[in-house]
Amino acid sequence: MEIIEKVLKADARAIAKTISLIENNSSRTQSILKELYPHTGNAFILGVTGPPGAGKSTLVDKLAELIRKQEKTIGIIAIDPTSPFSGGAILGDRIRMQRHSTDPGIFIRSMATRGHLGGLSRATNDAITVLDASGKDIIIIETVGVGQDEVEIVNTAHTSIVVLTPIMGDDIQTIKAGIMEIADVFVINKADKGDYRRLEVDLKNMIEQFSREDGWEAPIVATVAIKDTGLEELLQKIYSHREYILKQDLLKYKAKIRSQMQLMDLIKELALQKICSISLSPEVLEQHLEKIVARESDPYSAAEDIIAAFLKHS
Ligand SMILES: Nc1nc2c(ncn2[C@@H]2O[C@H](COP(=O)(O)OP(=O)(O)OP(=O)(O)O)[C@@H](O)[C@H]2O)c(=O)[nH]1
Ligand SMILES: [Mg+2]
Repeated sequence: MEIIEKVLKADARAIAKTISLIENNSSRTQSILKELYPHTGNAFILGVTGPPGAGKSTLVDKLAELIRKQEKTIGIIAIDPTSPFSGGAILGDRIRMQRHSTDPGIFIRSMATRGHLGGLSRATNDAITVLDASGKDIIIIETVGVGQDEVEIVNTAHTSIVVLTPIMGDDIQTIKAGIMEIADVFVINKADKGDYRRLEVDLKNMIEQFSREDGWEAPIVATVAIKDTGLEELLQKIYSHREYILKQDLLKYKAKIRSQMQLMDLIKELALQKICSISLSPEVLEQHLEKIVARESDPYSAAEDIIAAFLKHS
């Protein structure tokens, strides 16, 4: 297929088109992704997450500039950059994208995944496959928030940075639980606003109390993204973590975790599709629902019955 050849040659329009197909749940994507997959596995994947408006996109943009100076190519995906807090995030992202539009070594794209059939992580993994196959050295995934979905996405990255700001104050306590395992590097952005040292002390305490399975102790970097302060140090810390996972031989382990997640997502999706087409027509579903609602049946027995009917059929 022509589009596959073009993606492999890093043609930006073909990459963009393939990612649109993914976004739209197109039936063509599966066969394209199968062809692209053997060409993947070379990119370094960096996850960037944090609360709305923390300055993630600004940081990613500045990091991309530094990385480009090292002659490495980059693909950037911003997942659902729709937060109402930062005021026109999408517009801002567009402007940033235009700034890099003359550089063929960088591909930037925002991706809407809400309502995606296979969920957020499926869409993100597929986009990573496309960028990886196109030969990008570094892939950056930006996601808003620190909830379960984001944690899952970040799990697919080799290195993850969590961006916080001093303005959030005590909010740190509420997000604490989720972030300790996923943050390989903590960033306190907007260090020009408020007392970042207080947050730094809080974070340090948390890091000390928490012992990670992989033995890594996350460093903290203070930045002012809009003034290019702390960016080089941040990139250095990112590379240190990468060195660490290489030295500790964690790369294959991480690749396996990622593949497992991806595989389970796909099995769920495919199984549901097959069951629906073979033994769960809308009419049969309606019959089950009527019985469940009337308490003549229950969802537990119904699910077992549906699977049993499917197995008998196939
Ligand atoms: N004062 C100050 N403002 C900053 C800094 N970094 C980013 N900003 C501003 O904060 C706003 C939000 O920045 P973004 O980079 O869009 O933040 P984001 O985390 O990507 O936002 P969402 O994707 O919407 O969650 C913008 O107006 C930036 O110019 C900083 O270090 N200091
Ligand atoms: Mg953003």
